[in-house]
Amino acid sequence: MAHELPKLPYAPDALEAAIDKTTMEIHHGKHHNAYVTNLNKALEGAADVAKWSLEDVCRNIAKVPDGVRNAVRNNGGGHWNHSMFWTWMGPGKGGEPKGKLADVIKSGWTDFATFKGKFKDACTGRFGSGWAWLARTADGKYEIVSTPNQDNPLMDGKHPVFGVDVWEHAYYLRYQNRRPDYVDAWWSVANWDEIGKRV
Ligand code: MN3
Repeated sequence: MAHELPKLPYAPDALEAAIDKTTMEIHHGKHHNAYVTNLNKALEGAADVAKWSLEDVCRNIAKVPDGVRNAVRNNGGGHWNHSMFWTWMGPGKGGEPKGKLADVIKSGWTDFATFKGKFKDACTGRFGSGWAWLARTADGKYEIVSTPNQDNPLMDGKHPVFGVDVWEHAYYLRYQNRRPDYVDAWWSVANWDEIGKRV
């Protein structure tokens, strides 16, 4: 069963509070679609890996055969990251995390404002293309990390709670070089109900 591009869970103009319609259309329809196409192409050369779930592909990237590992890492990571990213945003969202996620933030970072500041540091400190994440380590600790390219915390044996795409393709049309402004706006579409299920 080949990997497939999931539908956006809302209209492409639904996140205008933070992200413009054209960016969403290109990001989903062109960039994400290309990761899916190129992942399937790479897996033609690895029949065993083609049977794994996408999450298992990321978790077990070291076990993917040498010849296709780099393509599977970039495009499998890209497919997982974006499939999740769409669900971590929504129209009319934003506000503050609740429940267990609020407790995790309070115990690790004192308050949501401090957490957002540290997360922004991870976003702006990532040189070039990549992602910033809240992740849970194997021993149950929560940390803010950033990864290059389309890597994600699954590839480091961690559980990603949520991440923000800081590739230029995610924000350049509206924000140009102002990645910090994109990150500030992103919180207004953060879907804490969905993200909270992963904590
Ligand atoms: Mn992207």
